[in-house]
Amino acid sequence: PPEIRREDYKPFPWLVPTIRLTFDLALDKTRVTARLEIERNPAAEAERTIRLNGDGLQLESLSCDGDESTDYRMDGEDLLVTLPGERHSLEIVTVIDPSANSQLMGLYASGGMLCTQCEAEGFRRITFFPDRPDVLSTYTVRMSGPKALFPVLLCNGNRTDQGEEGATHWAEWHDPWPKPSYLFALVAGDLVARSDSFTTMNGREVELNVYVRDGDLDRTEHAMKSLKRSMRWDEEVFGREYDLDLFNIVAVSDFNMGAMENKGLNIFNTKYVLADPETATDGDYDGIEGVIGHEYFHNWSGNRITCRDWFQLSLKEGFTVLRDQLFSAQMGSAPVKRIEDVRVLRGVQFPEDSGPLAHPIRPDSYREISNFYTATVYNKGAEVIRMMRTMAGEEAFRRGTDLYFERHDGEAATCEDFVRAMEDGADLDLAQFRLWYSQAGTPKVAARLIHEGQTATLTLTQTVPATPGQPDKQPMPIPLSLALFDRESGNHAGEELVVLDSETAQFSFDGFATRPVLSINRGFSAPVSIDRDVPRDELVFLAARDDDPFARYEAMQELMTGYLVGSVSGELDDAERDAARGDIAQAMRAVIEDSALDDLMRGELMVMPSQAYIAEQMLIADPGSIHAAREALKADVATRLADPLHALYERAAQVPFALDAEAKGARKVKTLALSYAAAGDPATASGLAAQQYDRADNMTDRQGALMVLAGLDSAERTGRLLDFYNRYQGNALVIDKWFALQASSLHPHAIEHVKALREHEDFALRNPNRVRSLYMAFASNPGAFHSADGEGYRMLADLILELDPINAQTAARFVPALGRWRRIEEGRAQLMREALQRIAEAPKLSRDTYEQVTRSLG
Ligand code: B3K
Ligand code: ZN
Repeated sequence: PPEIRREDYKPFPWLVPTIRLTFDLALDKTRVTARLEIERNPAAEAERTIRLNGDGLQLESLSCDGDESTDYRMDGEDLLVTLPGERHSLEIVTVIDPSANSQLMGLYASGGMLCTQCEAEGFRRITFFPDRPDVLSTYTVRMSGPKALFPVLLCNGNRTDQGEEGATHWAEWHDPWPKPSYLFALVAGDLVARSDSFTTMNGREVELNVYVRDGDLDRTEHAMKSLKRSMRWDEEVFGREYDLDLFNIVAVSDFNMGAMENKGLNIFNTKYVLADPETATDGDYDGIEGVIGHEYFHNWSGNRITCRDWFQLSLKEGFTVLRDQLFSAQMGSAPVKRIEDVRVLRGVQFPEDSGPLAHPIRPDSYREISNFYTATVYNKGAEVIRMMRTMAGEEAFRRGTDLYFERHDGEAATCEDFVRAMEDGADLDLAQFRLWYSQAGTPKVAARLIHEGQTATLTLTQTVPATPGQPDKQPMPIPLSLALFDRESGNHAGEELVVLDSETAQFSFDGFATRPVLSINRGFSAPVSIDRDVPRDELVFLAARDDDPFARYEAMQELMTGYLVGSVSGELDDAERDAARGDIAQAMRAVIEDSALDDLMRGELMVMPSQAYIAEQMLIADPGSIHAAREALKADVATRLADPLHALYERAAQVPFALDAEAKGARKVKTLALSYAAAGDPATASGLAAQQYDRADNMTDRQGALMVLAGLDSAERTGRLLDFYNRYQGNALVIDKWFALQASSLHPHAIEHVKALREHEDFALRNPNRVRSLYMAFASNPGAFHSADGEGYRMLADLILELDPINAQTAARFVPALGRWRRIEEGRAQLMREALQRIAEAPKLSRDTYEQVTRSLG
């Protein structure tokens, strides 16, 4: 497959101002008639042919201005039509088979309904069209089909007409907002809706619907609430008002990702719509609110202003992730949300940035764009815009976004357009800052504090590591929020923002009689890794005293990470080991007993650094040793703090179920205390977990207890796992949890369990949620996946090979887990490479998997 390069961008030679689509819907044979009004693009070089992309289409007829003898030819899957004049009307009839569409791109069948997914290049699987985001058209759609099968017919925009003829009925829809083809959507099926309405800031009434399958309606309340909150929030915080009379959300159970922002007709994975306390965890509730917000916010950042080409993906995704993060922060606990976001960034994006798939947030080339919907484009993209906000301040940032929305409304824009609007609107100089768009890799900042006389001098030095294709890097502007604490009083004189924009710089602070304690990258003001060589007692101090919640969390993490890295590398003797563990336990005790903390935040401070994050701190990691050291530390903390952990558990267990922060926090610390106990005293923990499971009146408690039990070799384990299955059989989202719990468990035979689950009658290769619930959980379970004999790698390679012809996009998502081999000890590295090699040698691979595997072997 060819490499597509950002610098080769050329505007499309033709405009398609309007398109009319007619669908004759049937599950296995849908006929699509597309009528395109086209005219020359005055802003592009003239061409006599028009390239219409296609993918797996059966062409039935083609006419130009009513003439069927039009000159056309195929170029691979694309249709090239010769056009003699300035403007023409093309009519194209194609036939597709939605029931055979297992890729879940284009028009496909899911549980008897029809739905679409067009981003990024799925529209070409519906009809021949210039399937690129800079071709904007006004869509009118007519669809007809058997009323019994498809009582609900939905499309973008507003319904303008409907009717029936015998057993067939039809609907006509019109979307007044010009849009690229990737935002097209259609749904036909037997659905029911929760309906509501929203009055916009200018008093317009918008009808809202959340469509689900019959029987799921009582699990849509939270989704609807989240939608209404999103709509209000975007008005209040970004001044953005909704622009149609109707907003529909449809939930489908077969979906490649979380959700899709199609204009006026968002299509969602059921996972991000359905919730009630019995079947959804607190995490699920938060996930729904965040994703509903995200897709809704795309209406402006993505739909009203879209991307010129797919290299600009972060323009809409980075910005929209930032918007959903700010939204969720305001709806719940802002500090906890920030910590969660950083955890995702460091757990997923940092490893991406330091591995073979590293790319800038605005990539320079790709073979398959689906592979670039990454944590880098999304989450690091959000951090980059967040840094602009931090440097500008909230008000100036708002002036920048206002200008961006005003200047580029209705356009297909670039990241450069966004940066320029920020410069002009927020009055920032972002000349050097643009490097964040072009350079990959996570910058490292070394911080050294020297105290002399009354002055503390901070020396900051940055290095941006080499990444594939980018051996040499330039220094980037890194905004670092910091504070210097006086140890005696426990206070600091105020937070400062310094911008490190050269390789190294010094900053001096006066008025310190004694050496202050440095708190740096507060609030995680920059997506960098900090190397501060500080004594452990300063971390203990910050873990107990820092008034910035993120920095406090960070101190706890560093305390544990420092010990674990030292312990795995064999740098610590017995005495040092014991002293470090003692300090960690002391800090943890302070956290458990600090009455000023709310439980949601307490939970964050108690969480151990993830295996992936620890591995990331080491040049070459041994997953087995990291896993063992981490479990040993957990057991040690649990043993030292058995009493306070038990007291915490007992207190939290008294809090009755509610969806407020206090009750959520109680559930969080309860299960955390339980998982510590499981490491320290498995027998007692097992009994406690079984009791929590049996008494649970909500999924958070039940899943938490089962998670702990699944990792223990106890009598309670089997019975509760069976009970869970029987209790929720038929509820796909909960059965997904049942698969995931076992695949991610600490149980010594987890790998055998995964093998058995692969053969379970409820496992389904065609359902991405089910595949992910088993194999994503497995691939991030170090104890099982990194089995020293390479069995885990072979199992994942088998899955990728089996899934690739069925659903390439989902298959390719599993490749990065094998691509980490360069950073893993030799024995396993060799086995991982063999697994990759075996995939690469398969006779027929999708573009998706081919690209990921070859880059990973690199
Ligand atoms: N824009 C979609 C992602 C589409 C992914 C296509 N491979 C969802 C989102 O980011 O909101
Ligand atoms: Zn998005």
